[in-house]
Amino acid sequence: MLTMIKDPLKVRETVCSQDEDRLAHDGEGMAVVERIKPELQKPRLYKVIMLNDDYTPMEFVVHVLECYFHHNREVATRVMLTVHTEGKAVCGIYTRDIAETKAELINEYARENQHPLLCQIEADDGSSSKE
Ligand code: TYC
Repeated sequence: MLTMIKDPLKVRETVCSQDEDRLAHDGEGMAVVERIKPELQKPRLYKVIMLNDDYTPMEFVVHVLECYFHHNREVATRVMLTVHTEGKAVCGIYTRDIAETKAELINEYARENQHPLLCQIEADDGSSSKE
């Protein structure tokens, strides 16, 4: 967007305090302000998906969901039962580093406790809030 400016000196002060505006000239002696699109884009998001197995105790899964995703007991129990009946469920959606770290920590914690519980991550295309 271009805005015609009557007093370029006054505008220069204003423009300097706003990252998305830039002072320019229209070629005919008038100062103009160019509004520039921000270059930063939102990061991609990743779903942490928990997989079902036949051996991990339900209570252990609920405990993991409470500890690593901060779900309360009611939500954690619902997510655990979704995994149990549907085969998998989304536990949370995060930026890539956080999703990877959560999945790794959970898989390691389950292994340390001799349970086969597994989480994996998947890029979120934004098409569903649950899975
Ligand atoms: N299916 C397991 C059982 O019957 C419970 C379970 C739920 C395991 C969720 C893993 O991600 C899981 N004990």
